[in-house]
Amino acid sequence: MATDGVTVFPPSFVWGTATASYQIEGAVDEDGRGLSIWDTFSRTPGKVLHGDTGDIACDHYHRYAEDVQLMHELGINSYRFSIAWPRVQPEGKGELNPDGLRFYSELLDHLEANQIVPFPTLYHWDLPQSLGDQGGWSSRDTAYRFADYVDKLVSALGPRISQWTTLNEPWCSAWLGYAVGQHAPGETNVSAALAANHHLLLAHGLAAQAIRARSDAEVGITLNLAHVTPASDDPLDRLAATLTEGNANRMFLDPLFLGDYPADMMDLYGDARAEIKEGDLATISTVIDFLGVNYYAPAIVGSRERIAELQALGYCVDARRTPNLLDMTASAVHVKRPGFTSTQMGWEVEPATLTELLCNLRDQYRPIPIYITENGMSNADYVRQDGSVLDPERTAYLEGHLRAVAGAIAAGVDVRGYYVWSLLDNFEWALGYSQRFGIIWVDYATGERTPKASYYWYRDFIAAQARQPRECSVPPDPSSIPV
Ligand code: GCO
Repeated sequence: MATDGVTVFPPSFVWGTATASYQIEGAVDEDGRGLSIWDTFSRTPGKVLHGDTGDIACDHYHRYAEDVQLMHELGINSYRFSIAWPRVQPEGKGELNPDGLRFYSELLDHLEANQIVPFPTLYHWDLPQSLGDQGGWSSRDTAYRFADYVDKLVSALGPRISQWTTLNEPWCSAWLGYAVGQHAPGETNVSAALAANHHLLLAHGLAAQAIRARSDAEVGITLNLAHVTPASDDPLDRLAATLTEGNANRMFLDPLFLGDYPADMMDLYGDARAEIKEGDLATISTVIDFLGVNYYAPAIVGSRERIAELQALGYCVDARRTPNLLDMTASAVHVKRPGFTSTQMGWEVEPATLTELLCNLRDQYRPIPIYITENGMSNADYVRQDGSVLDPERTAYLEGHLRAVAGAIAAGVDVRGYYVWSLLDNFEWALGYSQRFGIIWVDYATGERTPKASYYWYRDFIAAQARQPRECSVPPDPSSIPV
């Protein structure tokens, strides 16, 4: 820590915020946008809390200029957003839709005018429904459709983009979408999830090659990596933790970085495994330039057979977190520890686990530039009578995790940037509008935006970084990381 209490980051460090198309844009049937699997899923009764949909969301499609102005006042130098595939290629094939492209092109104009570097993700879960009708990600053809969309998009917008992220959190697309059924398309079939897992990775590899063929831009992928701790030393709990970590992390990191799926997971899934064709793993392990890491909370995992013992130790079973998933793949349960602070999502807050995760990643795979592409929390925010929104819990969360990132940098991990999830309160998937992750409050009835106290805190934090005398930078004291 520097003496004035500000954790110091390298001068080139990228400061940003993140959003995703379906969560903020609205305007779902304007300017030729096609249907996505999330339109269908959210309109299906019982799938999303309160029947919420992304039909209007934050109305960012019409208010993007105001949102870019808020980013400018925040002082960020990069903005992570996603491009809605069905907006630019409504049926998931064929020529691009010029009206959909125009929206992103105007967004890029505004970002450029405010010196904010665009950091687009090519897929954040809004698959064109016409591809969903043909099996979605469980169908191999979707990977080739994705590569075609990316090829066309990069030739249309390419010169304006210096870094592309192919996919956001393919674990969620595959496992929440096809095994747990909590996300679109809502299937509950482990073989379909394994096929989706493989086809998403193949889509990533094909897209990375398409981008390389068309431009000099850097290419990466964003994963939601888990920091998993066994609930006890009992061998059953340890096995459950290993398999959980395998499903969450190694099923993606191993093929991307080592060119193979993990043997223990392949044994576990047996006949449900996806068909892997010759050359697939070489495509998937195409060398990438950076890795995006989304991180929110640690996972404590025990064996289902030991629930009674775990409860006697004071744990409670976390039924909301990935319900059923591990039942279908291994006998594991997520548990919560007594006395831990949780966010409104019920996620435990333990920033030091982010430092460990980043160090382990570097040690177990290879050094690679990393961006923290999402980190943040949902909170029971409200607008006070004087119009302000005070969210000290979020400020503490962000500060703790920034210290954790600084700790990883001090330990030699090449972390290059940090994006708060999220710029705006938005549509939180199956939980609709019930969870507010924004540093800006959105009044969903009027669309009005109100920066929360954490927005001003982040603004001041970024500004303080720019004022740091760099030669005095001192690594943070790990013992000062709040737990
Ligand atoms: C994600 C999601 C975000 C969520 C956030 C909070 O990438 O998981 O991309 O869309 O809103 O993670 O759950």
